[in-house]
Amino acid sequence: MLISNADGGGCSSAWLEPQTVDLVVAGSNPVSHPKLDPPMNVNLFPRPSDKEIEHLYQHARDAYAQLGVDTDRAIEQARAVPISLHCWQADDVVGFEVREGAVDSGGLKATGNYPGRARNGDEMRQDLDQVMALLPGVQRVNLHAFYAETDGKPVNRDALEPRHFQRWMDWAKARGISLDFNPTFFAHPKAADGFTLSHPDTGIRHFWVRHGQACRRIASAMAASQGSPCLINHWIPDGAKDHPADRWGPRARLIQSLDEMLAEKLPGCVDSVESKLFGIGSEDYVVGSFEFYSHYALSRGVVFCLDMGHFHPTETIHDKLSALLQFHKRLLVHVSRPIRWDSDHVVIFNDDVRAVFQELVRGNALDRVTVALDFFDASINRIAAYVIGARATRQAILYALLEPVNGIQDLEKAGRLAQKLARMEGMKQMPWGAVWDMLCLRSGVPPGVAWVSAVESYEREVLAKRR
Ligand SMILES: [Mn+2]
Repeated sequence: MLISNADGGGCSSAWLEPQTVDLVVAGSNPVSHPKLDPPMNVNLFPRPSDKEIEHLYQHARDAYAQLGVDTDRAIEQARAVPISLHCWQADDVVGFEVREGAVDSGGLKATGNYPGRARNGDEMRQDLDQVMALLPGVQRVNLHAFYAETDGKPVNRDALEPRHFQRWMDWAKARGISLDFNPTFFAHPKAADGFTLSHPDTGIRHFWVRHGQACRRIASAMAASQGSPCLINHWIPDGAKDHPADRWGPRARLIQSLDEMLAEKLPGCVDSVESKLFGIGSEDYVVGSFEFYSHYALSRGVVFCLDMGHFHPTETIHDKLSALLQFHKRLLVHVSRPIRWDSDHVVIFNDDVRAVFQELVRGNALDRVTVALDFFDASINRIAAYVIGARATRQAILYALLEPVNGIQDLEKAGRLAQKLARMEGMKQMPWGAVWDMLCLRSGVPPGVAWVSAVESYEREVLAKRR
């Protein structure tokens, strides 16, 4: 096998010589496997020249044009879809809250101890600036209430005000981006026993209602500041580890709390409710289940949120979209990646993410869904985690927009099902990567994986000094 060296030389060819080692497998004859030493001096993150990108793009554009797909249009459409970046990947969902005592994390846990976690608002904004410098297209930033900046003073959750987010609003305005928001119904002594808005204790339940009300006013202030709506997503951890004797009471109380919380009409504040199947410590029962919130959202005219990681381990959400969007006006999709019991691995360009956007494009419903990221991994460089996940999401959007939807749907209508399947499979070998690189070039960000060197520099110059 020949592997070309982008730097054009300096590489010993010794590792290219086929070598074999003998493996003795118990009960069998010895098997020969080629022994591959790691390549030296190979740049795994090359930056193709603009000319190379242009050249490959011309070829790709022609290939897609043969199928009736306009790649220039797909690039513009894919760039225009806002992706809301979750701020909590930068700090492992710790928050900036000034607390009087230690608290339980309440069901969210980031694993890993990679150096460089953002410890305050300035560091987090610096990280997000670096992330966004490497991302093409329209970005938003999604905050949680416990990223309030209170100048070292403890401010309880039900007393938060828009001024505690003034630095965030000023920062967003200076960059021409919009903010989204979330109340923080976890990591608090009043969430320690696993119930918040559905808590049987009226005092605790009301505390969390007041928190939600305070957060909705903050979302409305953000909307006023940015001159466009702020989506506020409500997720609560409420649930039981094992065999609750009463599954009814908490759900009835949650309706009561949500109704109280959402009663105030606030300009620019768009509410959504997020379902979950299970969490750590709520394996048996989650009050805000899929059915609960889908019906609540429909009956109250709020947005329903599906998180890709909040379902059975082998359950995917793409088939739900054409069902839900017959009834819901709008959905929020949290793009995430579940692995076994974890719902929040770094998003990659996998079948699940592609299928979501293919469904939305095929149903002409891309503009009826708000796209937000929700994952956190503390075991790798956090800036890279953002860039990988956000780029994979926009790549999936582009990939879906490069499909000859009318053509494959016509094949299906004509009963030419093998031809349809062949064309769908054939799309996988189309040069979509050349279109992606052009999308990056037109957006002024590195193509391919050439962004890695910028992250490595940032790690050396900024993250490594956070100790
Ligand atoms: Mn989520």
